[in-house]
Amino acid sequence: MHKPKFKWMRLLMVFVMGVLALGPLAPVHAQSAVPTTGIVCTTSDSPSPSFSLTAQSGYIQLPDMNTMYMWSYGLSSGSFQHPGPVLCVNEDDTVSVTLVNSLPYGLSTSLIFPGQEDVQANGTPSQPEFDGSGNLTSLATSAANGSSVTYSFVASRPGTFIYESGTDTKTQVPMGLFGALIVRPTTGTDHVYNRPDSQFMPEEEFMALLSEIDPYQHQAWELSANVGMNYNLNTYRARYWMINGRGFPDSIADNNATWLPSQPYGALARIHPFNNAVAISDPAYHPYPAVERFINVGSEEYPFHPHGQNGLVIGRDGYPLEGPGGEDLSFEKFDVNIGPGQTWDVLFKWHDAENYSPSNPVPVTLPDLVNLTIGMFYSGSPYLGYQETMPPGISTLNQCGEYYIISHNHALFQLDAFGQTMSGPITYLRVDPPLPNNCGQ
Ligand SMILES: [Cu+2]
Repeated sequence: MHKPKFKWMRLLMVFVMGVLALGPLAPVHAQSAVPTTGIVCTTSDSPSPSFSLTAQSGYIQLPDMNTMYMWSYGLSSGSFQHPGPVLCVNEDDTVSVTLVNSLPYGLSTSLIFPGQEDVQANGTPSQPEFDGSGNLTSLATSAANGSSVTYSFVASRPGTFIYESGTDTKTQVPMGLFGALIVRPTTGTDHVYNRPDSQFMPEEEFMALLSEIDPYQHQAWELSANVGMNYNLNTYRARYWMINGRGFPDSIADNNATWLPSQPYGALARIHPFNNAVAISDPAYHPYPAVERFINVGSEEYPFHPHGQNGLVIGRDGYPLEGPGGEDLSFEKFDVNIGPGQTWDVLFKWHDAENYSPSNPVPVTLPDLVNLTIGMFYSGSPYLGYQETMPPGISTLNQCGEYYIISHNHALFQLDAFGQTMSGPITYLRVDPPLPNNCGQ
Protein backbone atom coordinates (compact mmCIF):
# COMPACT_ATOMS: atom_id res chain seq x y z
CA MET A 1 0.00 0.00 0.00
CA HIS A 2 1.33 3.43 -0.77
CA LYS A 3 0.73 6.40 1.46
CA PRO A 4 -1.94 9.03 0.60
CA LYS A 5 0.73 11.73 0.80
CA PHE A 6 2.54 9.97 -2.01
CA LYS A 7 -0.55 10.16 -4.20
CA TRP A 8 -0.67 13.94 -3.77
CA MET A 9 2.99 14.17 -4.66
CA ARG A 10 2.37 12.15 -7.78
CA LEU A 11 -0.55 14.36 -8.78
CA LEU A 12 1.65 17.40 -8.30
CA MET A 13 4.41 15.74 -10.32
CA VAL A 14 1.98 14.87 -13.12
CA PHE A 15 0.83 18.51 -13.18
CA VAL A 16 4.40 19.82 -13.25
CA MET A 17 5.34 17.31 -15.94
CA GLY A 18 2.30 18.38 -17.96
CA VAL A 19 3.45 22.00 -17.82
CA LEU A 20 6.96 20.96 -18.80
CA ALA A 21 5.60 18.92 -21.68
CA LEU A 22 4.30 22.12 -23.25
CA GLY A 23 7.91 22.95 -24.12
CA PRO A 24 9.08 21.84 -27.57
CA LEU A 25 12.03 19.72 -26.40
CA ALA A 26 12.54 17.39 -23.48
CA PRO A 27 16.10 17.92 -22.34
CA VAL A 28 18.26 14.96 -21.42
CA HIS A 29 19.59 14.79 -17.89
CA ALA A 30 22.62 12.73 -17.09
CA GLN A 31 22.02 11.92 -13.42
CA SER A 32 23.28 14.83 -11.36
CA ALA A 33 25.37 13.90 -8.31
CA VAL A 34 26.15 10.40 -9.53
CA PRO A 35 26.31 8.02 -6.55
CA THR A 36 29.46 5.94 -6.13
CA THR A 37 27.42 2.74 -6.40
CA GLY A 38 24.08 1.81 -7.85
CA ILE A 39 22.31 2.41 -11.10
CA VAL A 40 23.10 5.63 -12.99
CA CYS A 41 20.04 6.76 -14.93
CA THR A 42 19.98 9.05 -17.93
CA THR A 43 16.58 10.72 -17.86
CA SER A 44 14.58 13.21 -19.88
CA ASP A 45 11.40 15.01 -18.95
CA SER A 46 8.27 12.89 -18.66
CA PRO A 47 5.80 12.36 -20.35
CA SER A 48 7.74 12.85 -23.62
CA PRO A 49 11.36 12.00 -22.87
CA SER A 50 13.72 12.21 -25.82
CA PHE A 51 17.25 10.91 -26.12
CA SER A 52 19.88 11.04 -28.83
CA LEU A 53 22.38 8.18 -29.02
CA THR A 54 25.41 8.13 -31.31
CA ALA A 55 26.63 4.71 -32.45
CA GLN A 56 30.39 4.99 -32.73
CA SER A 57 33.68 3.20 -32.17
CA GLY A 58 35.94 3.58 -29.16
CA TYR A 59 38.07 1.65 -26.70
CA ILE A 60 37.59 0.07 -23.30
CA GLN A 61 40.08 -1.33 -20.82
CA LEU A 62 40.16 -4.94 -19.71
CA PRO A 63 41.45 -6.51 -16.49
CA ASP A 64 44.37 -8.26 -18.23
CA MET A 65 45.73 -4.81 -19.27
CA ASN A 66 44.42 -5.28 -22.80
CA THR A 67 42.45 -2.52 -24.49
CA MET A 68 39.55 -3.49 -26.73
CA TYR A 69 38.13 -1.88 -29.83
CA MET A 70 34.35 -1.59 -29.40
CA TRP A 71 31.26 -0.15 -30.97
CA SER A 72 28.86 1.37 -28.52
CA TYR A 73 26.33 4.14 -27.87
CA GLY A 74 27.14 7.43 -26.26
CA LEU A 75 24.83 10.36 -25.64
CA SER A 76 25.10 12.54 -28.74
CA SER A 77 25.82 15.42 -26.34
CA GLY A 78 28.54 13.37 -24.63
CA SER A 79 31.27 10.93 -25.54
CA PHE A 80 31.77 7.24 -26.25
CA GLN A 81 30.81 5.00 -23.37
CA HIS A 82 30.26 1.31 -22.83
CA PRO A 83 27.69 -0.01 -22.28
CA GLY A 84 25.29 2.57 -23.70
CA PRO A 85 23.50 4.98 -21.34
CA VAL A 86 20.91 3.48 -18.98
CA LEU A 87 17.71 5.15 -20.19
CA CYS A 88 15.13 5.52 -17.39
CA VAL A 89 11.60 6.53 -18.31
CA ASN A 90 8.15 6.35 -16.75
CA GLU A 91 5.30 4.03 -17.63
CA ASP A 92 3.05 5.54 -20.34
CA ASP A 93 5.76 7.98 -21.47
CA THR A 94 6.05 8.53 -25.20
CA VAL A 95 9.76 7.84 -25.61
CA SER A 96 11.82 9.18 -28.54
CA VAL A 97 15.29 7.87 -29.25
CA THR A 98 17.25 9.39 -32.12
CA LEU A 99 19.99 7.11 -33.40
CA VAL A 100 22.92 8.95 -35.01
CA ASN A 101 24.96 6.54 -37.11
CA SER A 102 28.66 7.37 -36.75
CA LEU A 103 29.84 3.77 -37.11
CA PRO A 104 32.96 3.21 -39.22
CA TYR A 105 33.24 1.35 -42.54
CA GLY A 106 30.06 2.85 -43.98
CA LEU A 107 27.91 0.44 -41.97
CA SER A 108 24.20 1.00 -41.55
CA THR A 109 22.64 0.36 -38.16
CA SER A 110 19.33 0.43 -36.31
CA LEU A 111 17.81 0.12 -32.86
CA ILE A 112 15.39 -2.49 -31.60
CA PHE A 113 13.54 -2.30 -28.30
CA PRO A 114 12.54 -5.86 -27.32
CA GLY A 115 9.34 -5.78 -25.30
CA GLN A 116 8.11 -2.43 -26.68
CA GLU A 117 5.20 -2.48 -29.10
CA ASP A 118 4.32 -0.37 -32.13
CA VAL A 119 7.77 1.17 -32.41
CA GLN A 120 7.78 3.97 -34.97
CA ALA A 121 10.74 5.06 -37.07
CA ASN A 122 10.53 8.66 -38.25
CA GLY A 123 6.78 8.48 -37.65
CA THR A 124 5.99 5.29 -39.55
CA PRO A 125 6.12 1.71 -38.25
CA SER A 126 9.69 0.43 -37.89
CA GLN A 127 10.09 -2.36 -40.43
CA PRO A 128 12.48 -5.24 -41.17
CA GLU A 129 14.76 -4.65 -44.15
CA PHE A 130 15.94 -7.08 -46.83
CA ASP A 131 18.65 -7.01 -49.46
CA GLY A 132 17.98 -7.44 -53.18
CA SER A 133 18.05 -11.24 -52.80
CA GLY A 134 15.42 -11.21 -50.09
CA ASN A 135 17.85 -11.83 -47.23
CA LEU A 136 17.02 -10.16 -43.94
CA THR A 137 19.57 -7.44 -43.22
CA SER A 138 17.90 -5.54 -40.41
CA LEU A 139 15.13 -6.24 -37.89
CA ALA A 140 14.21 -2.54 -37.82
CA THR A 141 14.27 0.54 -40.03
CA SER A 142 17.93 1.47 -40.25
CA ALA A 143 19.94 4.67 -40.46
CA ALA A 144 22.41 4.86 -43.34
CA ASN A 145 25.94 5.66 -42.34
CA GLY A 146 26.25 9.33 -41.45
CA SER A 147 22.52 9.81 -41.05
CA SER A 148 20.00 9.34 -38.25
CA VAL A 149 16.59 7.88 -37.54
CA THR A 150 14.22 8.67 -34.67
CA TYR A 151 12.34 5.83 -33.01
CA SER A 152 9.37 6.39 -30.76
CA PHE A 153 7.10 4.18 -28.69
CA VAL A 154 4.85 4.32 -25.66
CA ALA A 155 6.50 2.62 -22.69
CA SER A 156 3.29 0.79 -21.84
CA ARG A 157 4.52 -1.45 -19.02
CA PRO A 158 7.13 -1.16 -16.30
CA GLY A 159 10.18 -3.38 -16.02
CA THR A 160 13.76 -3.93 -17.14
CA PHE A 161 14.42 -3.96 -20.88
CA ILE A 162 17.22 -3.94 -23.44
CA TYR A 163 17.87 -1.73 -26.41
CA GLU A 164 20.34 -2.97 -29.00
CA SER A 165 21.26 -2.98 -32.66
CA GLY A 166 18.79 -4.73 -34.94
CA THR A 167 21.13 -4.71 -37.95
CA ASP A 168 23.59 -7.55 -38.67
CA THR A 169 22.96 -8.53 -35.07
CA LYS A 170 25.55 -11.36 -34.95
CA THR A 171 28.19 -8.71 -35.49
CA GLN A 172 26.84 -5.45 -34.11
CA VAL A 173 25.53 -6.69 -30.76
CA PRO A 174 28.73 -8.60 -29.80
CA MET A 175 30.74 -5.56 -30.89
CA GLY A 176 28.99 -3.69 -28.08
CA LEU A 177 25.83 -2.03 -29.44
CA PHE A 178 23.49 -2.52 -26.48
CA GLY A 179 22.18 -0.79 -23.37
CA ALA A 180 19.50 -0.94 -20.69
CA LEU A 181 16.05 0.65 -20.69
CA ILE A 182 14.22 0.91 -17.36
CA VAL A 183 10.53 1.74 -17.28
CA ARG A 184 9.36 2.95 -13.86
CA PRO A 185 5.81 2.07 -12.80
CA THR A 186 3.12 4.67 -12.15
CA THR A 187 3.05 3.45 -8.53
CA GLY A 188 6.41 5.18 -7.97
CA THR A 189 10.10 5.19 -8.79
CA ASP A 190 10.82 3.06 -5.71
CA HIS A 191 8.79 0.16 -7.11
CA VAL A 192 9.85 -2.26 -9.83
CA TYR A 193 6.26 -3.01 -10.84
CA ASN A 194 2.79 -1.76 -9.92
CA ARG A 195 2.76 -4.17 -7.01
CA PRO A 196 3.18 -3.08 -3.37
CA ASP A 197 5.52 -6.03 -2.80
CA SER A 198 7.95 -4.73 -5.46
CA GLN A 199 9.02 -1.72 -3.36
CA PHE A 200 12.75 -1.28 -2.80
CA MET A 201 15.17 1.19 -1.20
CA PRO A 202 15.79 3.83 -3.93
CA GLU A 203 19.49 4.15 -3.04
CA GLU A 204 19.85 0.38 -3.29
CA GLU A 205 18.98 -0.15 -6.95
CA PHE A 206 21.62 -2.01 -8.95
CA MET A 207 22.23 -3.34 -12.45
CA ALA A 208 24.15 -6.39 -13.59
CA LEU A 209 24.37 -6.10 -17.37
CA LEU A 210 26.23 -9.22 -18.51
CA SER A 211 28.03 -9.42 -21.84
CA GLU A 212 30.92 -11.13 -23.61
CA ILE A 213 33.72 -10.35 -26.07
CA ASP A 214 35.52 -12.44 -28.68
CA PRO A 215 38.76 -10.42 -29.02
CA TYR A 216 39.49 -11.88 -32.48
CA GLN A 217 36.19 -10.51 -33.78
CA HIS A 218 36.95 -7.06 -32.37
CA GLN A 219 40.52 -7.06 -33.61
CA ALA A 220 39.42 -8.12 -37.08
CA TRP A 221 37.10 -5.11 -37.31
CA GLU A 222 39.74 -2.80 -35.86
CA LEU A 223 42.27 -3.85 -38.50
CA SER A 224 39.93 -4.39 -41.42
CA ALA A 225 40.58 -0.95 -42.93
CA ASN A 226 44.23 -1.95 -43.34
CA VAL A 227 44.21 -5.67 -43.98
CA GLY A 228 40.60 -6.44 -44.98
CA MET A 229 38.09 -8.42 -42.98
CA ASN A 230 39.63 -11.56 -41.61
CA TYR A 231 37.03 -13.11 -39.34
CA ASN A 232 34.63 -15.98 -39.77
CA LEU A 233 31.55 -15.77 -37.55
CA ASN A 234 31.52 -19.58 -37.33
CA THR A 235 34.64 -19.31 -35.19
CA TYR A 236 32.95 -16.98 -32.68
CA ARG A 237 34.09 -17.77 -29.16
CA ALA A 238 34.00 -15.34 -26.24
CA ARG A 239 37.19 -14.96 -24.21
CA TYR A 240 36.09 -12.08 -21.99
CA TRP A 241 32.93 -11.83 -19.92
CA MET A 242 31.83 -8.52 -18.48
CA ILE A 243 29.50 -7.01 -15.91
CA ASN A 244 28.30 -3.46 -16.70
CA GLY A 245 31.05 -3.26 -19.35
CA ARG A 246 33.84 -4.02 -16.89
CA GLY A 247 35.73 -7.08 -15.67
CA PHE A 248 36.74 -7.75 -12.08
CA PRO A 249 38.37 -5.99 -10.24
CA ASP A 250 37.34 -2.89 -12.25
CA SER A 251 33.76 -4.05 -11.64
CA ILE A 252 33.89 -3.01 -7.96
CA ALA A 253 35.35 0.44 -8.68
CA ASP A 254 33.04 3.42 -8.27
CA ASN A 255 30.71 4.69 -10.96
CA ASN A 256 32.66 7.12 -13.16
CA ALA A 257 36.04 5.89 -11.87
CA THR A 258 38.56 8.26 -13.45
CA TRP A 259 40.82 5.46 -14.73
CA LEU A 260 37.95 3.91 -16.70
CA PRO A 261 36.89 6.97 -18.72
CA SER A 262 34.64 5.10 -21.17
CA GLN A 263 33.25 2.50 -18.71
CA PRO A 264 31.14 4.57 -16.29
CA TYR A 265 29.12 1.85 -14.54
CA GLY A 266 30.37 0.01 -11.46
CA ALA A 267 28.75 -3.19 -10.22
CA LEU A 268 29.37 -3.10 -6.45
CA ALA A 269 26.07 -3.56 -4.60
CA ARG A 270 26.15 -1.55 -1.38
CA ILE A 271 23.30 -2.05 1.06
CA HIS A 272 22.38 -1.79 4.74
CA PRO A 273 20.87 -4.47 6.97
CA PHE A 274 17.19 -5.19 6.58
CA ASN A 275 14.65 -4.69 9.34
CA ASN A 276 12.91 -8.05 9.35
CA ALA A 277 10.87 -7.19 12.47
CA VAL A 278 11.46 -10.73 13.78
CA ALA A 279 15.07 -10.87 14.89
CA ILE A 280 15.80 -7.20 14.33
CA SER A 281 13.31 -4.38 14.63
CA ASP A 282 15.39 -1.25 14.55
CA PRO A 283 14.42 1.99 12.77
CA ALA A 284 18.05 2.38 11.70
CA TYR A 285 17.64 -0.73 9.59
CA HIS A 286 16.08 -0.59 6.19
CA PRO A 287 12.41 -1.48 5.79
CA TYR A 288 12.61 -2.49 2.13
CA PRO A 289 14.98 -4.74 0.18
CA ALA A 290 17.46 -3.82 -2.52
CA VAL A 291 16.87 -4.65 -6.19
CA GLU A 292 19.26 -6.01 -8.79
CA ARG A 293 18.25 -5.77 -12.43
CA PHE A 294 20.00 -8.61 -14.28
CA ILE A 295 20.36 -8.29 -18.05
CA ASN A 296 21.97 -10.76 -20.46
CA VAL A 297 22.99 -9.35 -23.86
CA GLY A 298 25.34 -12.24 -24.67
CA SER A 299 24.90 -15.54 -26.48
CA GLU A 300 25.20 -17.91 -23.52
CA GLU A 301 23.41 -18.48 -20.24
CA TYR A 302 24.96 -16.58 -17.35
CA PRO A 303 24.15 -18.37 -14.10
CA PHE A 304 24.79 -15.51 -11.72
CA HIS A 305 25.28 -16.48 -8.11
CA PRO A 306 24.82 -13.87 -5.39
CA HIS A 307 26.46 -15.63 -2.47
CA GLY A 308 25.18 -15.43 1.06
CA GLN A 309 21.46 -15.95 0.57
CA ASN A 310 18.72 -16.36 -1.96
CA GLY A 311 17.36 -13.59 -4.13
CA LEU A 312 13.62 -13.18 -4.65
CA VAL A 313 12.83 -13.24 -8.37
CA ILE A 314 9.86 -10.89 -8.86
CA GLY A 315 9.94 -10.30 -12.60
CA ARG A 316 11.35 -11.47 -15.91
CA ASP A 317 11.49 -9.78 -19.30
CA GLY A 318 9.40 -6.86 -18.07
CA TYR A 319 6.61 -8.95 -16.58
CA PRO A 320 5.95 -9.27 -12.84
CA LEU A 321 5.71 -12.87 -11.70
CA GLU A 322 2.01 -12.99 -10.88
CA GLY A 323 -1.00 -15.11 -11.70
CA PRO A 324 -4.11 -14.06 -13.62
CA GLY A 325 -5.66 -12.74 -10.40
CA GLY A 326 -2.52 -10.92 -9.37
CA GLU A 327 -1.33 -13.80 -7.17
CA ASP A 328 2.26 -13.46 -6.11
CA LEU A 329 4.31 -16.01 -8.09
CA SER A 330 7.73 -14.71 -7.08
CA PHE A 331 10.21 -17.36 -6.03
CA GLU A 332 13.52 -17.55 -4.24
CA LYS A 333 16.59 -18.51 -6.19
CA PHE A 334 20.12 -19.26 -5.10
CA ASP A 335 21.49 -19.07 -8.64
CA VAL A 336 19.98 -16.51 -11.01
CA ASN A 337 20.19 -18.22 -14.39
CA ILE A 338 19.75 -15.50 -17.00
CA GLY A 339 19.24 -16.69 -20.55
CA PRO A 340 20.43 -14.77 -23.63
CA GLY A 341 18.26 -11.70 -24.15
CA GLN A 342 16.52 -12.08 -20.80
CA THR A 343 16.13 -9.63 -17.94
CA TRP A 344 15.44 -10.71 -14.35
CA ASP A 345 14.38 -8.45 -11.47
CA VAL A 346 15.57 -9.78 -8.15
CA LEU A 347 14.98 -8.37 -4.67
CA PHE A 348 17.54 -9.15 -2.02
CA LYS A 349 18.31 -8.18 1.55
CA TRP A 350 20.72 -8.96 4.33
CA HIS A 351 19.26 -10.17 7.62
CA ASP A 352 21.19 -9.69 10.82
CA ALA A 353 19.38 -12.85 11.82
CA GLU A 354 21.25 -13.69 15.02
CA ASN A 355 22.22 -10.13 16.01
CA TYR A 356 25.78 -11.17 16.79
CA SER A 357 27.95 -8.57 18.50
CA PRO A 358 30.70 -8.56 21.12
CA SER A 359 27.92 -8.67 23.74
CA ASN A 360 26.16 -11.51 21.89
CA PRO A 361 29.13 -13.42 20.53
CA VAL A 362 28.94 -16.20 17.96
CA PRO A 363 28.64 -19.46 19.91
CA VAL A 364 31.87 -20.99 18.60
CA THR A 365 35.41 -20.34 19.67
CA LEU A 366 37.15 -18.22 17.07
CA PRO A 367 40.57 -19.45 15.94
CA ASP A 368 43.63 -17.68 17.23
CA LEU A 369 44.85 -14.86 14.97
CA VAL A 370 47.90 -16.87 13.93
CA ASN A 371 45.57 -19.55 12.59
CA LEU A 372 43.45 -17.12 10.55
CA THR A 373 43.95 -16.17 6.95
CA ILE A 374 42.82 -12.58 6.91
CA GLY A 375 41.44 -11.21 3.68
CA MET A 376 41.99 -7.66 2.48
CA PHE A 377 38.45 -6.62 3.35
CA TYR A 378 38.38 -8.07 6.87
CA SER A 379 37.82 -5.48 9.61
CA GLY A 380 39.60 -7.36 12.38
CA SER A 381 36.23 -8.23 13.91
CA PRO A 382 33.61 -10.78 12.88
CA TYR A 383 30.86 -8.36 13.93
CA LEU A 384 29.18 -5.83 11.65
CA GLY A 385 30.22 -2.28 12.54
CA TYR A 386 33.27 -3.20 14.62
CA GLN A 387 36.91 -2.66 13.72
CA GLU A 388 39.84 -4.05 15.62
CA THR A 389 43.57 -3.66 15.30
CA MET A 390 45.05 -5.95 12.69
CA PRO A 391 48.16 -8.04 13.33
CA PRO A 392 51.51 -6.42 12.42
CA GLY A 393 52.09 -6.31 8.66
CA ILE A 394 48.41 -6.86 7.77
CA SER A 395 46.59 -3.99 6.13
CA THR A 396 42.89 -3.82 5.42
CA LEU A 397 40.66 -2.04 2.95
CA ASN A 398 37.78 -2.23 5.40
CA GLN A 399 36.38 1.21 6.22
CA CYS A 400 33.85 0.89 9.05
CA GLY A 401 33.37 -2.75 9.94
CA GLU A 402 31.35 -3.54 6.83
CA TYR A 403 30.94 -7.02 5.34
CA TYR A 404 31.85 -8.09 1.81
CA ILE A 405 30.15 -11.04 0.15
CA ILE A 406 31.29 -12.11 -3.32
CA SER A 407 28.73 -12.36 -6.12
CA HIS A 408 29.75 -13.90 -9.40
CA ASN A 409 28.81 -15.74 -12.51
CA HIS A 410 28.84 -19.41 -11.62
CA ALA A 411 29.83 -20.64 -15.08
CA LEU A 412 33.37 -20.60 -13.77
CA PHE A 413 34.98 -20.75 -17.20
CA GLN A 414 33.46 -17.28 -17.73
CA LEU A 415 35.39 -15.86 -14.78
CA ASP A 416 38.15 -15.16 -17.17
CA ALA A 417 39.89 -12.41 -19.13
CA PHE A 418 41.48 -14.15 -22.12
CA GLY A 419 43.20 -16.76 -19.91
CA GLN A 420 43.62 -14.64 -16.81
CA THR A 421 41.39 -16.33 -14.27
CA MET A 422 39.39 -14.86 -11.35
CA SER A 423 38.31 -11.94 -13.50
CA GLY A 424 35.23 -11.19 -15.56
CA PRO A 425 31.72 -11.01 -14.05
CA ILE A 426 32.63 -10.94 -10.37
CA THR A 427 31.47 -8.26 -7.98
CA TYR A 428 30.72 -7.87 -4.29
CA LEU A 429 27.75 -7.26 -2.10
CA ARG A 430 28.88 -4.74 0.51
CA VAL A 431 26.80 -4.62 3.72
CA ASP A 432 27.42 -1.40 5.62
CA PRO A 433 26.61 -1.07 9.33
CA PRO A 434 23.30 0.67 10.03
CA LEU A 435 23.47 4.46 10.04
CA PRO A 436 25.00 6.35 11.67
CA ASN A 437 28.28 4.58 10.97
CA ASN A 438 31.87 5.65 10.49
CA CYS A 439 31.53 5.46 6.70
CA GLY A 440 28.79 8.12 6.76
CA GLN A 441 26.87 6.09 4.18
CU1 LIG B 1 30.39 -18.91 -5.67
